[in-house]
Amino acid sequence: MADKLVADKHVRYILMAEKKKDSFESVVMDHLRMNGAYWGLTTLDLLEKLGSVSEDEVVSWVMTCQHESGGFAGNTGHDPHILYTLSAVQFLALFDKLNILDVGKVSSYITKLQNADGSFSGDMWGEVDTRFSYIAICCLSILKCIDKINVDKAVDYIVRCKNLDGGFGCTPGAESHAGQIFCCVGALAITGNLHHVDKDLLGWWLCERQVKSGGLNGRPQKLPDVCYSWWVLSSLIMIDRVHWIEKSKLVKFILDCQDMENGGISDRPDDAVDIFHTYFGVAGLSLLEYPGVKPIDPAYALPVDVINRILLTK
Ligand code: GRG
Repeated sequence: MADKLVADKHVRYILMAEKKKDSFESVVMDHLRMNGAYWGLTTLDLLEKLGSVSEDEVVSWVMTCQHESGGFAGNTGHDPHILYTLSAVQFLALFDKLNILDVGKVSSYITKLQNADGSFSGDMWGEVDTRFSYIAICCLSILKCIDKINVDKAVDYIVRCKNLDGGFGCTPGAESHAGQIFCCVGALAITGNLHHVDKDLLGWWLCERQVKSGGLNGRPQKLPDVCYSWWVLSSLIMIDRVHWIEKSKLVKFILDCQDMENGGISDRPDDAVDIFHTYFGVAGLSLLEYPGVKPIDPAYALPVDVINRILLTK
């Protein structure tokens, strides 16, 4: 049972994870190192410890992951994908280094991934998913060139993925899932199109994700998982229905998923910790206004001060 956030231990866990390059976790994560870097660094920033990493070193590593097409890969020498491109942009935003990007090149990579029906593919191989619609919209909005895509068509496609239960899936007709709901609601929020959401119906579906332990699941009959503290809570905040869940029980669930000795947060109490759940646990606590954690923006998944610095300056 944990009664507080062991922030210092989580900071040490993240800094150590980066050093253990030969560990099993590190080897299996090698191809998605860019995502891991975004999760780890955003967590450090939310805990006011971004200064503990060597900025020049990490920023120059990110730039080695950029492909000639303008997109970014999960690691040096790998193929580019829209998923890693957003992580790279978010990463540079954290360090206030967006100015080193060739915005024309990155945006042209993303623009070319939009399909005739408004949807987005993730890379040259063509898989379509509302995750990629969100990523394109979020990325281009951070880079202040969202007009490079057909926003109306992108929104139409997302609206076609809305289900009778008020939720959204990865493609039209696909089952509602909290992760896809975050993507669709986030994209609609960023583009000023939240009027397409039936807020009461979706709010009801989302608050029903809270189970007895206080944790949230991603769809009916599934186990709770710390990562849904982000996907569900951020969506509830964007549609003004966050007061429909029991916040203190969710805080307790997240705190119970901490490794109190070595730091890190797991999916459920007593499971093994990893960097993905450490990020989503801390980000969830940020949305719950936990003391000592900086506020995070529910649509952009970046600290509010970072987003303000970008969006409020020309
Ligand atoms: C910037 C935060 C941020 C995200 C970028 C990649 C992305 C955009 C969004 C992913 C949204 C998504 C689909 C999240 C769900 C991830 C997850 C835990 C999937 C597990 O699905 P199942 O079916 O698990 O294995 P359940 O919990 O349903 O049993």
